[in-house]
Order: sequence, then structure tokens, then C-alpha cells
Amino acid sequence: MINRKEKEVQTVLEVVIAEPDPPEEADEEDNYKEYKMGEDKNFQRADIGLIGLAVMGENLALNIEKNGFCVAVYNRTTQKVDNFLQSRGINKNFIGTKTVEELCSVLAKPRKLIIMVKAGNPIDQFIDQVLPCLDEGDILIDGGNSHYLDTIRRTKYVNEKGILFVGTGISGGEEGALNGPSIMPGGNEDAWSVVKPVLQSIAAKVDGDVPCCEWVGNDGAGHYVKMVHNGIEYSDMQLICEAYQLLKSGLNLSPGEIHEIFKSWNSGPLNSYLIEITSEILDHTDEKTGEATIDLILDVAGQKGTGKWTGISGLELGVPIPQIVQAVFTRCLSALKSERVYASAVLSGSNQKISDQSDKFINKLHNALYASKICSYAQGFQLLKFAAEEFDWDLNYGDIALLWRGGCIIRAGFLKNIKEAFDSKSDLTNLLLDPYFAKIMIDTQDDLRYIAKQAIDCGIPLPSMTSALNYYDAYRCARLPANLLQAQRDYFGAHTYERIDKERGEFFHTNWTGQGGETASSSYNV
Ligand code: NBP
Repeated sequence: MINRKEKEVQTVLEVVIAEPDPPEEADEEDNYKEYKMGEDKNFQRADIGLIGLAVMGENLALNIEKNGFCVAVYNRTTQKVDNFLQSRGINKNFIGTKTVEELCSVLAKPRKLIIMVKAGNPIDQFIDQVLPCLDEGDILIDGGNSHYLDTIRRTKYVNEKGILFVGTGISGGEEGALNGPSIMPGGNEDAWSVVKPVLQSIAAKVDGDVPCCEWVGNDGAGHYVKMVHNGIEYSDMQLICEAYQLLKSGLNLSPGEIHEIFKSWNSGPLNSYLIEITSEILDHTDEKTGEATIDLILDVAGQKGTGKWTGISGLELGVPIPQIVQAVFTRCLSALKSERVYASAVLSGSNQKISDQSDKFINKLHNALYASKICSYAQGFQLLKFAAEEFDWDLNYGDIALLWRGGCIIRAGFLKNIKEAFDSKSDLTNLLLDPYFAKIMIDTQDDLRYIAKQAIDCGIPLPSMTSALNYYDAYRCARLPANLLQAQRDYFGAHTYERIDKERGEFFHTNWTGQGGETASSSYNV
């Protein structure tokens, strides 16, 4: 009996290989001339083309091939094509090509091309290079980390030429690309039925055979969702680092002891890829020195910009995502290494030590980390909601949680509960208001407060966990001091305010000093 995966593979092969044998008719495109001249009867059209044989492209090509597809590969530096075909690609169903024209000539129609080149200008350059070789209905898939605004622009541009464009987030790094990444496609929906069998067959699977790949939405939606994934990833990583620092500097535990703690946490509600790799990292020994590798790594964090993009989007849309922004800034602060070393000798802190050295502290830290993580995901999903409205995307939040359940860097057990929360209430305003997560927050908030107090008393930085606590307290605060803020704005700039005893949308100005006029500034919102 044919299983689901085989059926999908068969379906796509029917779609892409059902193409007639290489054309003999006189009116066929020039693209096939070379082939016709060769008259190779064994010639096989490739199901899909892949451009960019760097880390991600190579592994993705191998993944697609092992799922039963013939892949034509191309790289700007053509030597890499030969290297690949003679090494990891040897004796496999690949067709190496040395020019963009050749690449397009060996693809079954409608042509499908996955671009895995450096994000930014290289994508635009390649699009302009390949467009003249494509026919109406062909599909370009950008699988790189492109900015969603670029993807919105490219979808329109490529569409105007009759070509379908898919901008897809792909997460999971090198290992995920090879064995099953999380795939977040958006763009031109007409392309989905054609590319779906390929993309779903190579994606990570959860619950047996459910692919972590579903259509996300129009134009830049896929890349936007990937961007928010990365923003949440920044936040998740920062939270874990804070827990590590409390265990290391607060409790004076060794890497081996902290490894054991993370290992045990990974079998509970914190179960996730990032907790798992943290535990493994802490168990690693440097071969040369025999010391724990973690203790030899310089404390300066790098970043490639997707966390920053998420922060910028939150600021532009006016969505509170303080933990994601905090995680970006904390990386920036880490980069000031020499300043920090100098400041450590100049500025004093606290002499207090963590008062509670027992397992109870570790359990409270576990709960504080879990509560903070929930706040961070609540912020990420709220950002998605605002973006959907702004860009007119019909996002399905339960599906997005599913996409992140496997293959990607933030994959975690509790995404199943997030999916359930949005599946049961698709218009859920904030994850914190879902009964399941509200109960966890109510049950764990005291532990988060306790941990925050301990860290503050001891002078151990805890930027993201304290940010989570402040987010939680501010979000559940029915009356914030923004009344005073509005009064201040009205005082110095006649910016007006709304009143609690009047309808929303009616604005008032007070002549606070008796010396100002009655004229109010025009109201505007950023
Ligand atoms: P890189 O981002 O390092 O890009 C290298 C590839 O881009 C090479 O194949 C290079 O060709 C090609 N390229 C460049 Br550079 N300029 C080009 C141009 N003008 N025209 C055609 N090709 C050009 O590769 P990567 O790390 O494999 O990442 C690929 C994409 O996937 C990126 O968008 C990245 O952000 C994204 N991504 C990466 C990861 C990861 O873990 N690395 C994870 C998720 C997503 P050459 O060989 O001739 O220089």
C-alpha cells in the first residue's frame, strides 16, 4: 500500500515529470536547443532547480533529492557545482549546470527554482538574471532570510512578468535543511498547489507525518513569520543565558552541574531544542585544555539582524515586544566587552549572595524561565496579529504554532499547547488570556518575582526575565500611569488627552499654566 509521503511524491512527480519528453517541435524555445542537439534519449528533466550551493543550499538539495526528486543545481562560482557532484552529491539524482540558461533548460515545466543565496542584493541580481529564461507560470522560490518588505516588492515585480513568486522562511540551520526544516512559505498563492508536495515532503514532521510546512499568506507573510520566529529565538536564547548565569554566578555551580539541571528541565514543560543543545554545550570539554568549552568562549554575542528587524517592526506597528528588543540590546551590550571590563573595576555592585542555595531555588528558576518564555511568545504572536492587519494577511496562528513545532530553532513541546489555544479561539487577543496559559502564569508569577528579586539584590543582570515580569504586570494593570504621561504631553505641547468621563475619541486640552492659549496641537499617533 502506498503511504502518504509516497503518494505526495507521486503526485508531484505526476505534476512535474508528466512533462512530455524533450521537445522535437520546431517552435520549442531556444532553451532546449542544446538538449536537442545532444539527442540524449536518457535525458531526464529535473523536478526542481536549486541555486546557491553554500551551507543551506547544499543540504536542502540533498534533502529534496533523498525525497525522490531530481534536482538541477547551479552556483555562481561553478567550481562548487563540480565539487558538490563529486562529493556529497555523487551517484545521486542531480543535474549539474554551469549557466542560468542551462539550469532553466533542464527543468520540467512549470519550472520551480529555489534560490538559496545570500539575502539582499544577490537575490535581486539573480532574479534579473533568471527572468529572461523563464516562461509564464514558472515559479521562483526565495528560501533565504529575506526581509519581508523585499519579498512584498519582489512578489509584485516578478508577478508583473508572469512568474509566480514564493518567499519562504526556512529554519533549522544546516542540520534542519538536510533532515527536515520548518518551512514558512508565502507569496503568490497560485504557486502553492505546485510547490506544496515538494516543500511538505522535505519539511520536518511532527506527530508522525504532519509536515511543519503550510501556506502562510500573501506576498511577504512567510518571511515575516520567519522573522518573528527569529525574534522569539533571540528572546528564548537570552532567557536561557540568564538562567545559566544565575546558576553559575549566583549558585556557583560548575558547567557539569548546570548541564544536569538543563538536561532534567528538557524532560518537562521547558522541553525544547534550545534547552537540549544548551545542556549538550555545557557538557562539552575542550580537547586541548581539558576545560569546559563554555568557559573558554568569549562573552561577545554576534547577530545577523533578524532580531533587530523584529524589534523595528514592533516599534513601527506600535506592538509591545520588550523581551525581543531587550534580547537584541543585551547582545549589543555584550559587544562592549572592553568597556564592561573597565567598568567592572570602577562601578561597584552588590555584596549580597543568593540566600537560598537549595533545590527550591532551582525549581523556582525553572518556573521563572517558563513564565518568561510564555510572555515572550505572547509578544511574538501579538506582533503577528498586528502585522496581519497592517499587511492584510490572513494568518492562521494555530498553523504557525504547528510550523514551529518541528525542524526550527525554537521548536518546543509547549507549541502544541499554543496551537491548541489558537485553534480553540482563533481571535485570541493575547496568549496570556488563554485559560491554559493564564493558569500557568498565575501559578508561576510568584517564582518569577522571587528570582527577579534575588538577581536584583545580588546585582546579577536579568534583563529579559525582569522585562517579562514587567510586561506581565503592565499587561494586567487596568490603570497605568499613562494618564500622567498624557497630562505632561498636553502641558508642554498641547498634545491633548482623552478623559475617563467622556467617550473615547474625544480630545481635550487644558491651559495648565493659565498662560497658554486654548489652541491644541493637531493630534497624531505613531
Ligand atoms: P550564504 O548566505 O553564505 O550565501 C552564499 C551563497 O550565495 C553562495 O552560493 C554564493 O555564491 C551565493 N551568492 C552570493 Br554571496 N552573491 C550572489 C549573486 N549575486 N548571485 C548568485 N549567487 C550569489 O549561504 P547560506 O548560509 O547557505 O544561506 C543561504 C540563505 O539561507 C541566506 O539567505 C541565509 O540567510 C539563509 N539561511 C541561512 C541559515 C544558516 O544557518 N546558515 C539558516 C536559515 C536561513 P558563490 O559561491 O559564488 O559565492
